[in-house]
Amino acid sequence: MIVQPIDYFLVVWFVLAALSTAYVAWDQFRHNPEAPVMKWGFTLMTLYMGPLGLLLYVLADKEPHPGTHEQFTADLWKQGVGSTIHCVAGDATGIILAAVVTATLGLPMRVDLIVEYVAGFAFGLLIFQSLFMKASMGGSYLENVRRTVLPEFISMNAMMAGMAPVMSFLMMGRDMRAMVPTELIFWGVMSLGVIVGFAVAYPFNVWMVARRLKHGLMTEPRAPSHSAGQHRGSHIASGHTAHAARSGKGGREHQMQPDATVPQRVAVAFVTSIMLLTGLIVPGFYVNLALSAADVGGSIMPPGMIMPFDTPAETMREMRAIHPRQIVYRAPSDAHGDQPLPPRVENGVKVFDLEAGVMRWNILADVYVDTYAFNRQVPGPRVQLTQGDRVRINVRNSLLESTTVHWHGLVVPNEMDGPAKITQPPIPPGGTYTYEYTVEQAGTFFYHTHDHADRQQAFGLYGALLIAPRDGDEPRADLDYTIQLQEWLKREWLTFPAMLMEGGLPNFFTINGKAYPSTDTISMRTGQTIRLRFVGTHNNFIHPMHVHGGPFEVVALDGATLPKPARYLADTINVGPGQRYDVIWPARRPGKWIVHCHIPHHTTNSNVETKGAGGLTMILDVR
Ligand SMILES: [Cu+2]
Repeated sequence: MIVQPIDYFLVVWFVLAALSTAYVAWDQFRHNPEAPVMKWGFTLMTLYMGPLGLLLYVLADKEPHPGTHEQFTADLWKQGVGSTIHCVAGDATGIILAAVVTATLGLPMRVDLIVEYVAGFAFGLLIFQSLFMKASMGGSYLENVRRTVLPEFISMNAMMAGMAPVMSFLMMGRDMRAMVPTELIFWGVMSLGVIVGFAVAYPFNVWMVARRLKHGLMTEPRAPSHSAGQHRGSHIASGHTAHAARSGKGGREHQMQPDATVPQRVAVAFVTSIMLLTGLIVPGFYVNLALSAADVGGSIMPPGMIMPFDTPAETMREMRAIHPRQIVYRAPSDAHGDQPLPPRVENGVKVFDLEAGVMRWNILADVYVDTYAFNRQVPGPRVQLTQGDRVRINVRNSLLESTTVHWHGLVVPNEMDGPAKITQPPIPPGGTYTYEYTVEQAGTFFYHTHDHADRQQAFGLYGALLIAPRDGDEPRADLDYTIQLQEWLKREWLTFPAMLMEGGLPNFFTINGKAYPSTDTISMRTGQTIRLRFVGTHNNFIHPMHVHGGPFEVVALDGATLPKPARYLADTINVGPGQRYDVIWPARRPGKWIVHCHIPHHTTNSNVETKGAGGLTMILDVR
């Protein structure tokens, strides 16, 4: 699934890798007199390294003309390529197999790395070096193990010194889909890791080939018509001994005499060990290697989030984007939220059904956000009640995380209040919970999630709860309009929960789920009044909401109507999270009078003004 721009690159890369691998395999097995172990090595490495594997093969191992393989591959740098390919093919295969297993088991990353090292070493030594080479080198299996353990140790250390940091930084980085083997980017990280590991291991392999500690490329004898003698002669003349050990069907005797001194071997083994430890440990100074794919795998974190090595999994889960794969519904781009929810009456109780789910929602004609929403709208449906009503609200949780609903400002039985783990067990994914209470107050209220509200309310789990007074006595206006504020963080095609944290700041702002110019325009006539109910359904800022065209009268605060002497005139009110202000504004003069937040950034759409404004702006159009 294409979720990030890198996914396009990865698709192209792996197509190229497949084509490259097909060519290398075909050419190796059809045309090249290379030893079987190297045929497999090149084929596997081209699978892992894509076009780079193809390049190495063509430059170092593919004979230009039939019969010239031995001569062509004699150069030390080519022998070094062969030696590295041979080693890394085994190591990388072991590492990748282990990575798939550890990721599936959900082991912490730092355990993964150790298991991968052991698996890579074992696979490389016991299978690729000793078993496959036995056919070429002669001798017993155990002799081969003993002979190749030091070269394998040196090469594997260097390889893992390069591959481990790539895996650690990229898997535990922003896009933690890289920890999940079913994601393409996991394989991309593996490929990059093998490429870097190859580059780090290469110089050590060149040295080992030069010192005859390791084999490089080899030439298998062709059919008898080809002159084996000529081959033998040429390589002896070349002076390169790595493949001098064997040549020709009868040449199975192992003649390689290493000429590296003991201090040299010890020094190289020691330094590569230091490199390995550095590669394993140092990334842990920057990213949290204690986490596993089970904790955070698949998460994509916001750009700009500070995520040092002590960032817990809970923090990451709280701030990660909604994965587009979770979306089950895409609302039409002109859909509106805050739609009245008609109750059904059962034995005198008003019954409502709310369902929390994941959907895609347009805040502008050409900008969507991924949301958690009640009943497939943002804001959730409007619940309209009358003081004294008995209500029952069935909440179904269709999210992949638990949730609850809180009735903000209402006096209800404590177990109906909603705070997860405090007054009720959270509603599990797929679960339901029924809230039932009698409404004692009247005024402007709202409902919202009270389970991980930092995340869930930021994603859209809120809606208006408007209660008419039993006696009908409330400040009157000709029109009535509810304004629910919200902040969004949409970047790189993904929606993150907007929060006051590094990397979490919002860049879009909405009134009733729409950013200006997609917000409503209210038509009025001169002399009419409108009751604006500002609701702080958002999570972070205090929005100084301002109306042009003269002051309004503040008639209610937080669902409580002010007695007449306490009402006051103002033209700006600070709507903080959770607060409600009911104001009555008279249309004094014709024209387009705007309602907007007075923090100018909040009247832009990702810092762009469209048609004069953006975000928290709407128009009262008076004629
Ligand atoms: Cu604001």
